Amino acid sequence: MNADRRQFIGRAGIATLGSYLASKGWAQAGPADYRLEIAPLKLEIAPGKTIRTVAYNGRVPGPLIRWPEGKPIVIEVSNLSDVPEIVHWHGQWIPSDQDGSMEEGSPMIAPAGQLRYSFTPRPAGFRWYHTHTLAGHDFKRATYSGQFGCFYIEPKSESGAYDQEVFLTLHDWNGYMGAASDSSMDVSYDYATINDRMLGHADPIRVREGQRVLFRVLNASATVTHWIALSGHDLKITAMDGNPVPAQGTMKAVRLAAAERLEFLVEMNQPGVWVMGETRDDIRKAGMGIVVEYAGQQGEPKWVAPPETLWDYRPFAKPEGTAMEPDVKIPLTFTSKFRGHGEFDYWMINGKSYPRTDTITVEEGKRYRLLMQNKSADDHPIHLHRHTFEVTSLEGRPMSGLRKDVVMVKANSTAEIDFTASNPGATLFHCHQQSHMDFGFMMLFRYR
Ligand SMILES: [Cu+2]
Repeated sequence: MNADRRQFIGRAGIATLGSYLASKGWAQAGPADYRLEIAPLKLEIAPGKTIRTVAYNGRVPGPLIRWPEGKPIVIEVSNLSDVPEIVHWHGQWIPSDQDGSMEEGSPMIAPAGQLRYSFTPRPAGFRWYHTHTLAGHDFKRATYSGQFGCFYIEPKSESGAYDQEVFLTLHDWNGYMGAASDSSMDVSYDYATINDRMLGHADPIRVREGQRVLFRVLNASATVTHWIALSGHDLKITAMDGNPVPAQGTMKAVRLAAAERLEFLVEMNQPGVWVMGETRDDIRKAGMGIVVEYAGQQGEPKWVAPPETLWDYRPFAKPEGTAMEPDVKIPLTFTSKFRGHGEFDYWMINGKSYPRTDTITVEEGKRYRLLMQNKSADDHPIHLHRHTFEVTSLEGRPMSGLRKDVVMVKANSTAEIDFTASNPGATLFHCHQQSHMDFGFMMLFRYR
């Protein structure tokens, strides 16, 4: 079945496939393993507070897709919204035509259209899926919407060093334009949720004393970097972006840039009723929090602010040693162009905005180092599709062993990442901050 589909793509070309899908829908025999229905949703995040959004299967987040590594999957997507849609399988090593990015040649799904994605999920770990459209000035669309979900690819052998597993997704809602300090426009929000509810309006996470709970947290915000803490508890970080970290470490609070995932273990050794949430009071009060309740405990949930915490990727990398030398080094400079009050900046990579950014050709098997220089006053969560990279330098200091698919490159700072060209096909590189990506912050890699 998959082979037929490949041949069809080869013969007819992507554009034709897209219009074929738009007109007829994709008919393929056999049941799909998962079905996703994209449709408008009135989401009640607290009594009397309803968000009009678009989501998968009438819920936020969409269904957890849990699938063994290396076993082919078919996911049927129906688009019942009124705009063309596409689903990106973030963090997976899959073909360009299945990856769910139109820039790479994946087909769009027309309104009332249907498409079957078929690929072999890999690598194992905590991945996710989300729409990969552009929003521009419409803060109801693209990643501002409820179109996201967790995708857990089960490893061949699971360590299972935990008693309970909890998936949490962070999201900000109802963006509107607000002035930033430099007078360029930025996006602000009315509400925030963990999963689909505001703090105090969801069932608590129920735990027992002595349990080890593994939290798998995704920042599904379109633009905001979040800080999360669990009052009174230490968070032992075990994985970043779904990949086990070389050095596990304990923090009082963690930072997640847009699209990043963090997994951490918590020893439940402080009986009580606690708030887990954003460390910044305004965002937590806007709803970003959830109650953790020990068995047999009751009372008002307590928030205890963590001590001032700095976040650095470095303690979780290999404690010593430098990364393998790359075959090719590619300098990438990020700059912005102020376009006036009430407008978003334009973003540039090496002086050009997408679609005019240079397309970089890579050769299969070679190792590439991206020397990223952020000459702007904004932080950028940089994402490379279809490959995992190794963070090899931050702010001029080398490091090794930390494998990610999103890395925060801080304002007026530098970062270097290495990837091996091991998955032929068009590959998108972009800032995951929706308003940066929408205004030029994208670039393509192609294989020779
Ligand atoms: Cu950015």
